[in-house]
Amino acid sequence: MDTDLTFSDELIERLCSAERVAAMTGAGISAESGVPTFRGEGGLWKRYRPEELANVHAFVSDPALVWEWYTWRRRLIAETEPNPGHTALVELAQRMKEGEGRFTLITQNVDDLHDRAGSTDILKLHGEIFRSFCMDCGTDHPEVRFVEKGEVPRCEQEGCEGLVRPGVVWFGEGLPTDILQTAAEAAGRAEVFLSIGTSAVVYPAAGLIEQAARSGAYLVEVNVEPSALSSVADEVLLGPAGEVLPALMAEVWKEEGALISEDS
Ligand code: BJW
Ligand code: ZN
Repeated sequence: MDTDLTFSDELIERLCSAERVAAMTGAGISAESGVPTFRGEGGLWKRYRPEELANVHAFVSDPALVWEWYTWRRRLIAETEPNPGHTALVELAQRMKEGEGRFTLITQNVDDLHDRAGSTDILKLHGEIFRSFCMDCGTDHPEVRFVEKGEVPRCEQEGCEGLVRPGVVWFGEGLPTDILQTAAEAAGRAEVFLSIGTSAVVYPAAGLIEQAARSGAYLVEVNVEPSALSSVADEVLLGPAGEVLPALMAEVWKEEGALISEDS
């Protein structure tokens, strides 16, 4: 693909001067690490529509099938590594902190690649794929990691025997209220909002982007192809996140270097 790695002066200036920046990532940021996306070319869900498997009814009616699929994904993710897109967001957070600004990282991803890259305080809207918990009593089951084909893990708390499920948010389930609230506040206050590698079709996550734009944020999309969001974004940076984000950070450092030498 032809990636244009030049950035507008406006974007660089806004990023350098902003006191509050927020980013929301989706499956696309992990694509270059080898984690398939949900929709589009090479989508993980080719055999099933996402709505078919990622809901509690599918799990209760065939927990073995759903666990087989999550175990496959857990194994796949465990073998991947963060890519330069994840690392660039760690750099952006550090830069903001040094300038006494605030950077908020919101993710729809359930993988742990932002954590492994070194990001902290991540607002995980859709849970964590490596978490397992009992549907009946809520007990965490860290011992349930890779489930053998055909098996269904059950809770071993005294008198419980509830179904143990993956700690992700399925369709029709509410997102963690406190995390969503904090993300909404960050979106409402951001001067620059980066939407990275998401098709922006799943709500309420996609609503955060709309909220940021409504509240006056400079909205920047990073995606390999135009999405539902592109027509409302102030800038669309077309290209893989693992190339676009490091190049953007390099440009920001260059601009800051120039400002520092002007001052001295
Ligand atoms: C690259 C790239 C590269 C590729 N670089 N880019 C309003 C309107 C309509 C419907 C609703 C609504 N509000 C709620 C709904 C219903 C529903 C919904 O949104 N449905 C729509 C699909 C129509 N939402 C829900 O049900 C949510 N719950 C809810 O609203 O509850 C209400 C409630 C309240 C109170 C009590 C009870 C209920 C829950 C949504 C949960 C979503 N869960 C999933 C699965 C998580 C578990 C798992 O992983 O197994 O989350 S679905 C799946 O989609 C996953 C993702 O986080 C999410 C978003 O996908 P994402 O990240 O955007 O990925 P893709 O694949 O779609 O896009 C990848 C993009 O990357 C593409 O654009 C590529 O081009 C790009 N790309 N390579 C940069 N290298
Ligand atoms: Zn239990």
